[in-house]
Amino acid sequence: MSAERTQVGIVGAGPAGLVLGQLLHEAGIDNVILEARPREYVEQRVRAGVLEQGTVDLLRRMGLGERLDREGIVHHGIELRFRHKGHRIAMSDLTGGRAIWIYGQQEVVKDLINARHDTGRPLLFEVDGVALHGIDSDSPRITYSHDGEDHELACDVIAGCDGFHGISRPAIPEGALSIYDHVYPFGWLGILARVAPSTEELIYANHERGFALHSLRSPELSRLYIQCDPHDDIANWPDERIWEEMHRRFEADGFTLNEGPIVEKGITPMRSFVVEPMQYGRLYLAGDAAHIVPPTGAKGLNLAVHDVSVLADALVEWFGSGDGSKLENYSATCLRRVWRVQHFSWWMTSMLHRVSDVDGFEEHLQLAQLDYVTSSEAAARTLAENYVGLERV
Ligand code: FAS
Ligand code: PHB
Repeated sequence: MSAERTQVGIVGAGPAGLVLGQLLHEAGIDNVILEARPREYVEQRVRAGVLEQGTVDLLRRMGLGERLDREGIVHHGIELRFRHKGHRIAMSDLTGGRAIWIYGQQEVVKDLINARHDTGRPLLFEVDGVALHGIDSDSPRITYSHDGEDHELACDVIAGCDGFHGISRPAIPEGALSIYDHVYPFGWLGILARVAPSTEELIYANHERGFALHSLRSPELSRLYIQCDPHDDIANWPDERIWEEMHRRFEADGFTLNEGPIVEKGITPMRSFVVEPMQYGRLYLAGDAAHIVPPTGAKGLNLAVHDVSVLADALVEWFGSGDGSKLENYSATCLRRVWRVQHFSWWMTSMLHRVSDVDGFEEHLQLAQLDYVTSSEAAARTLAENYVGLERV
C-alpha cells in the first residue's frame, strides 16, 4: 500500500470535480482527482448542453473560454410551443442582456481535462475500489487501487463529486442526512442526430401526445428529446418511430423538422432529489452527488459548477487564514440555490409534460400557465431570469 498526502482529495472527474480541482490549483491548494472511468468514456458521455451566464463567466475567468467562445453558440431566447403555436421568451431583453450558451458538457469536460494536464497535478482515471475513511475526523483518508496497486491518500478535506451513483453520499452514516426524493412518472427519450437544427433557438413543446424539446449541439448536430415511459426499452423505438413522433409533437404552421441519421439515443428517468446537509465532518458533497434536477430547466451542470465555486471559495479562506466560517456554511449557502433551482425545474417540468389526466383539469392548468407566461412580461421575466441563471439567490 503506497501512502500519499494532499490537502483536498476529490472523488469524480465530472464537471464538479474538474472545476473544483482547477479553482484549488489556481489558489495554490494541493489536490488529487480520482475518476473510476477511462478518459475516453468521460469525454464522450453525452449529457448537458446548456450553460448559464454565470457558468460561462466562471469558465472564462478560469481561462477556459477560448474554445467555448469559438465553438459555443449564444442564445438570447427560447420558444415555448403549445396549441401548435410558438411563443418566444426574449430572455436577454428581460434580464438586462444575460444569455445562455449551447456548448456540450463533454466539450466542457475535455477543456477541463486538458487544463488539468497543463497544471501537472494528479488526475487518475480508471481507479478502483474507492473508499472513504475517517470523514468525521481531522485526518480523513481515501483508499483506492490504480494500475493494480493499492493506495492510501491522506487528506485534510474530501470533496464528493462522484455523481448520483457515487460512493461519497453513501459513506455518510444513515440518519445523518435528510433525503428528499421525487420520481416523475415519465422520462426523456433523447437523440443526437447528424442534421442541421430546425430552429435557431431551443423549442420546449407542450403537446397532447407529450413533451418535446428541440435543442442542438452545433450547426451540423441536433439534440432532441421526447417525453416517454421511463421503463420503456429503447429497442421499442426504431428511428422511424422516433422521427414520426417528433414531427407530430413539433407540428406548427410554417415549421419543418429536419430529419437525419441518429448517432446516439437513450432513455433517461427523471427525478428531483436533494440531501441535506451537503457536508458531513470533512466530507463535502457537490453536484449530482447531493442533488438531481429534472433536465427540463437545463440546470444540473450549472448547479454542480455553482456548488464547487462556493466550496473552493470557502476552502481558500480556510487554508489561507484558518477562518472556517464559509466552510461551516457551505451546505446552507448551496441549498438556497439548490431549492430555488429545484422549484424552477419542477415548475418547468409540470408546465410542459403531460400526465394521465382523466378530466383534463391538469391540461387546462398547464395551458393557463403557458398563456400567462407568454402574455405577461412579469411572468416571462420570472422564467427568463431563472433560465439564464440568477445572479443572487
Ligand atoms: P457527474 O455524474 O457528471 O460526474 C461524476 C463523476 O464521478 C463521473 O465521471 C463518474 O464516473 C465518477 N465516479 C462515480 N463513482 C465513482 C467512484 N466510486 N470513484 C471514482 N469516480 C467515480 N444539466 C444541465 O445543466 N443542462 C442540461 O442540458 C442537462 N442535460 C442532461 C441530459 C441528460 C441526459 C442527463 C443524464 C443529465 C443532464 N444534465 C443536464 C445533468 C448533468 O449534466 C449533471 O448535472 C452533471 O453531469 C453533474 O455533474 P457532476 O456532479 O460532476 O456529476
Ligand atoms: C440539451 O441540449 O441537452 C438540453 C437542453 C435543454 C434542456 C435539457 C437538455 O432543458
